[in-house]
Amino acid sequence: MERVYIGLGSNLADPAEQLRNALTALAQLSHSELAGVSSFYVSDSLLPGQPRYTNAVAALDSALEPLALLDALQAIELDQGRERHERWGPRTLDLDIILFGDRVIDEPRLKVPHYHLHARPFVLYPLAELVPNLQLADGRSLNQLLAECPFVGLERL
Ligand code: A4P
Ligand code: MG
Repeated sequence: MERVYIGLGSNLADPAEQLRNALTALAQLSHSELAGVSSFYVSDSLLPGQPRYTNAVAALDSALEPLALLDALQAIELDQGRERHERWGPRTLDLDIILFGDRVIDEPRLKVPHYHLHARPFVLYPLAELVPNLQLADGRSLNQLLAECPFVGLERL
Protein backbone atom coordinates (compact mmCIF):
# COMPACT_ATOMS: atom_id res chain seq x y z
CA MET A 1 0.00 0.00 0.00
CA GLU A 2 1.15 3.53 -0.71
CA ARG A 3 -0.24 6.74 0.72
CA VAL A 4 -1.89 8.85 -1.97
CA TYR A 5 -3.37 12.33 -1.61
CA ILE A 6 -6.27 13.19 -3.87
CA GLY A 7 -7.59 16.68 -4.48
CA LEU A 8 -11.34 16.97 -4.90
CA GLY A 9 -13.05 19.94 -6.51
CA SER A 10 -16.51 20.85 -7.74
CA ASN A 11 -18.28 24.01 -8.77
CA LEU A 12 -21.56 22.69 -10.20
CA ALA A 13 -24.66 20.86 -8.99
CA ASP A 14 -24.33 21.17 -5.18
CA PRO A 15 -20.53 20.96 -4.87
CA ALA A 16 -20.45 19.71 -1.27
CA GLU A 17 -22.80 16.88 -2.21
CA GLN A 18 -20.53 16.03 -5.18
CA LEU A 19 -17.56 15.82 -2.82
CA ARG A 20 -19.45 13.61 -0.35
CA ASN A 21 -20.49 11.26 -3.18
CA ALA A 22 -16.92 11.15 -4.46
CA LEU A 23 -15.66 10.24 -0.98
CA THR A 24 -18.16 7.40 -0.80
CA ALA A 25 -16.87 6.15 -4.16
CA LEU A 26 -13.23 6.48 -3.03
CA ALA A 27 -14.03 4.47 0.10
CA GLN A 28 -15.29 1.67 -2.16
CA LEU A 29 -12.28 1.55 -4.50
CA SER A 30 -10.68 -1.87 -4.85
CA HIS A 31 -7.27 -2.52 -3.25
CA SER A 32 -7.57 0.79 -1.43
CA GLU A 33 -8.61 2.23 1.90
CA LEU A 34 -9.78 5.75 2.59
CA ALA A 35 -7.51 6.94 5.40
CA GLY A 36 -8.64 10.51 5.99
CA VAL A 37 -10.48 13.54 4.68
CA SER A 38 -9.80 17.24 5.23
CA SER A 39 -12.41 19.90 5.89
CA PHE A 40 -14.19 21.33 2.90
CA TYR A 41 -13.07 24.76 1.67
CA VAL A 42 -14.88 27.24 -0.58
CA SER A 43 -13.03 29.72 -2.79
CA ASP A 44 -13.42 31.75 -5.97
CA SER A 45 -12.57 30.01 -9.22
CA LEU A 46 -9.15 30.76 -10.65
CA LEU A 47 -11.00 31.68 -13.82
CA PRO A 48 -13.38 34.62 -13.68
CA GLY A 49 -17.06 34.14 -14.37
CA GLN A 50 -17.32 30.63 -12.90
CA PRO A 51 -19.20 29.58 -9.78
CA ARG A 52 -17.18 29.24 -6.57
CA TYR A 53 -15.45 25.93 -5.95
CA THR A 54 -15.67 23.59 -3.03
CA ASN A 55 -12.39 21.68 -2.51
CA ALA A 56 -11.02 19.06 -0.15
CA VAL A 57 -8.15 16.59 0.02
CA ALA A 58 -8.48 12.88 0.80
CA ALA A 59 -5.80 10.45 1.96
CA LEU A 60 -6.04 7.04 0.34
CA ASP A 61 -3.89 3.98 1.02
CA SER A 62 -3.78 2.10 -2.24
CA ALA A 63 -2.12 -0.90 -3.82
CA LEU A 64 -3.18 0.25 -7.28
CA GLU A 65 -0.54 1.43 -9.71
CA PRO A 66 -0.76 5.15 -10.47
CA LEU A 67 -2.32 4.84 -13.93
CA ALA A 68 -4.83 2.28 -12.66
CA LEU A 69 -5.78 4.71 -9.90
CA LEU A 70 -6.09 7.55 -12.43
CA ASP A 71 -8.45 5.34 -14.50
CA ALA A 72 -10.53 4.67 -11.39
CA LEU A 73 -10.69 8.38 -10.52
CA GLN A 74 -11.73 9.31 -14.05
CA ALA A 75 -14.45 6.64 -13.91
CA ILE A 76 -15.77 8.25 -10.71
CA GLU A 77 -15.72 11.67 -12.41
CA LEU A 78 -17.71 10.32 -15.35
CA ASP A 79 -20.10 8.55 -13.02
CA GLN A 80 -20.86 11.86 -11.37
CA GLY A 81 -21.73 13.52 -14.64
CA ARG A 82 -18.42 15.15 -15.52
CA GLU A 83 -18.35 16.29 -19.11
CA ARG A 84 -15.13 17.62 -20.53
CA HIS A 85 -15.79 20.65 -22.69
CA GLU A 86 -13.12 23.27 -22.24
CA ARG A 87 -9.95 22.87 -20.20
CA TRP A 88 -10.44 24.51 -16.82
CA GLY A 89 -14.18 24.73 -17.47
CA PRO A 90 -16.71 24.39 -14.66
CA ARG A 91 -17.13 20.81 -13.52
CA THR A 92 -19.33 18.66 -11.34
CA LEU A 93 -16.27 16.79 -10.10
CA ASP A 94 -12.51 17.00 -10.54
CA LEU A 95 -10.26 14.42 -8.90
CA ASP A 96 -6.52 15.10 -9.08
CA ILE A 97 -3.70 12.94 -7.79
CA ILE A 98 -1.69 15.40 -5.71
CA LEU A 99 0.96 13.02 -4.33
CA PHE A 100 1.56 9.30 -4.76
CA GLY A 101 3.91 8.11 -2.02
CA ASP A 102 7.31 9.59 -2.80
CA ARG A 103 6.98 8.98 -6.49
CA VAL A 104 7.79 11.48 -9.18
CA ILE A 105 5.76 10.57 -12.26
CA ASP A 106 6.12 12.24 -15.63
CA GLU A 107 3.92 10.47 -18.14
CA PRO A 108 1.67 11.97 -20.79
CA ARG A 109 -1.45 11.18 -18.76
CA LEU A 110 -0.08 11.72 -15.31
CA LYS A 111 2.26 14.22 -13.66
CA VAL A 112 2.90 13.78 -9.94
CA PRO A 113 3.33 15.80 -7.76
CA HIS A 114 0.40 17.71 -9.27
CA TYR A 115 1.88 20.59 -11.25
CA HIS A 116 -0.03 23.37 -9.46
CA LEU A 117 0.29 22.03 -5.94
CA HIS A 118 2.59 24.82 -4.75
CA ALA A 119 0.37 27.68 -5.95
CA ARG A 120 -3.05 26.58 -4.77
CA PRO A 121 -4.22 27.39 -1.26
CA PHE A 122 -7.31 25.20 -1.77
CA VAL A 123 -4.95 22.20 -2.10
CA LEU A 124 -2.18 23.16 0.36
CA TYR A 125 -4.34 24.02 3.38
CA PRO A 126 -6.52 20.90 3.31
CA LEU A 127 -3.39 18.81 2.70
CA ALA A 128 -1.78 20.41 5.76
CA GLU A 129 -4.72 19.29 7.90
CA LEU A 130 -3.94 15.68 6.99
CA VAL A 131 -0.14 15.79 7.05
CA PRO A 132 1.21 18.96 8.66
CA ASN A 133 4.90 18.03 8.50
CA LEU A 134 4.96 16.74 4.96
CA GLN A 135 8.27 16.71 3.10
CA LEU A 136 8.08 16.63 -0.68
CA ALA A 137 10.36 14.41 -2.76
CA ASP A 138 12.21 17.50 -4.02
CA GLY A 139 13.17 18.49 -0.47
CA ARG A 140 10.66 21.29 0.01
CA SER A 141 8.46 21.15 3.08
CA LEU A 142 4.75 21.77 3.07
CA ASN A 143 5.31 24.51 5.66
CA GLN A 144 7.56 26.34 3.21
CA LEU A 145 4.90 26.16 0.51
CA LEU A 146 2.23 27.37 2.94
CA ALA A 147 4.39 30.33 3.93
CA GLU A 148 4.52 31.36 0.27
CA CYS A 149 0.81 30.79 -0.34
CA PRO A 150 -1.30 32.85 2.04
CA PHE A 151 -4.70 31.70 3.26
CA VAL A 152 -6.47 34.35 1.22
CA GLY A 153 -9.98 33.97 -0.15
CA LEU A 154 -10.43 30.52 1.38
CA GLU A 155 -13.46 29.85 3.52
CA ARG A 156 -13.31 26.73 5.64
CA LEU A 157 -16.74 25.10 5.98
N1 A4P B 1 -3.33 14.60 -15.47
C1 A4P B 1 -2.00 14.82 -15.40
N2 A4P B 1 -1.55 14.76 -14.16
C2 A4P B 1 -2.62 14.48 -13.37
C3 A4P B 1 -2.79 14.28 -11.98
N3 A4P B 1 -1.74 14.40 -11.13
N4 A4P B 1 -4.03 14.00 -11.51
C4 A4P B 1 -4.10 14.60 -16.72
C5 A4P B 1 -5.09 13.92 -12.36
N5 A4P B 1 -5.00 14.09 -13.71
C6 A4P B 1 -3.78 14.37 -14.21
O1 A4P B 1 -7.43 16.81 -16.51
C7 A4P B 1 -6.75 16.79 -17.74
C8 A4P B 1 -5.78 15.64 -17.77
O2 A4P B 1 -4.78 15.84 -16.81
C9 A4P B 1 -6.37 14.30 -17.41
O3 A4P B 1 -6.93 13.64 -18.50
C10 A4P B 1 -5.16 13.52 -16.85
O4 A4P B 1 -4.70 12.55 -17.77
P1 A4P B 1 -8.92 17.20 -16.47
O5 A4P B 1 -9.39 16.99 -15.08
O6 A4P B 1 -9.65 16.58 -17.58
O7 A4P B 1 -8.87 18.74 -16.90
P2 A4P B 1 -8.93 19.98 -16.01
O8 A4P B 1 -9.17 19.62 -14.59
O9 A4P B 1 -9.86 20.91 -16.69
O10 A4P B 1 -7.49 20.56 -16.16
P3 A4P B 1 -6.50 20.71 -15.01
O11 A4P B 1 -5.26 21.34 -15.54
O12 A4P B 1 -6.40 19.45 -14.24
O13 A4P B 1 -7.27 21.82 -14.19
P4 A4P B 1 -7.16 21.94 -12.69
O14 A4P B 1 -5.73 22.16 -12.35
O15 A4P B 1 -7.88 20.86 -12.03
O16 A4P B 1 -7.87 23.35 -12.52
N6 A4P B 1 -10.46 27.20 -8.58
C11 A4P B 1 -10.71 26.78 -7.34
N7 A4P B 1 -10.97 27.64 -6.34
N8 A4P B 1 -10.69 25.42 -7.08
C12 A4P B 1 -10.41 24.48 -8.06
O17 A4P B 1 -10.41 23.27 -7.80
N9 A4P B 1 -9.84 24.09 -10.39
C13 A4P B 1 -9.60 24.52 -11.62
C14 A4P B 1 -9.24 23.55 -12.65
C15 A4P B 1 -9.64 25.96 -11.93
N10 A4P B 1 -9.95 26.80 -10.81
C16 A4P B 1 -10.18 26.34 -9.59
C17 A4P B 1 -10.14 24.94 -9.37
MG1 MG C 1 -8.20 17.62 -13.13
